[in-house]
Amino acid sequence: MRKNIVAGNWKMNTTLQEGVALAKEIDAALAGVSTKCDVIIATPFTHLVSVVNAVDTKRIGVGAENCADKTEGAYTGEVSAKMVASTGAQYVILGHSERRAYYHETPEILKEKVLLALANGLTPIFCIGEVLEEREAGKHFDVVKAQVEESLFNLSAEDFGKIILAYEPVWAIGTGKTATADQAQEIHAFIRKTIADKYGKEVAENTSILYGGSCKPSNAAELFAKPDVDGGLIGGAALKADSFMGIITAF
Ligand code: 3PY
Repeated sequence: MRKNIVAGNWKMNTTLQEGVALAKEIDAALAGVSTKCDVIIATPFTHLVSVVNAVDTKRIGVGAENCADKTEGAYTGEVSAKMVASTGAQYVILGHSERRAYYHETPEILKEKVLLALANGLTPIFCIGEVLEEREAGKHFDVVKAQVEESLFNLSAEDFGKIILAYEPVWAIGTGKTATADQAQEIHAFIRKTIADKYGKEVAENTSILYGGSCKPSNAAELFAKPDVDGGLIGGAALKADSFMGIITAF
């Protein structure tokens, strides 16, 4: 059966020292509770090794927020999937709307990144989601279907089975607006059906689909109660141990 997952996306926040302190605080808080979900924190590249060493990685999975679409070589400033894996990190967020919008990551580039992540043993947390105009025009179903098809449907069923999906409506990211639990359920169910149509019911039923976009302790329980919402990819609320724990314990 698919896993419930709460993953923090720290984005470009925290110094190394602040990040390690936050990771230790979350780790200590988790030691005292029994959770009904896997917990992941995705940190800036600079923090990965230190965070991996600071936490019990059986309790907290550590991930990067991106990786390169090239294997290695003359790509100044890039960080490869192999390098990420060599830190002990197990996950990588790919296709976040901020990377699609500000760094022009196309479906083809993301396809490469997914392949390289998988080839290096990393689990991609692959983000999809529509912008406000697309939702208002009723195109959100087509948009997310295309995002999944264009970057992931080249994968074998076995490899697709390693992917975690995160539906993040762009209009709900960093805006304080959240999709209602019913809106989230409607599109998560649609995404699962899209997967089932391609890979069959079993693969679809085993795929964790997280909700992202201003998920916080006050709305997490209602979102997570929906049958096709398997957890959250958390932005701002992941930057404080108490609010992150509030979301983790919402299951
Ligand atoms: C948010 O909730 O703001 C996110 O973008 C999580 O990735």
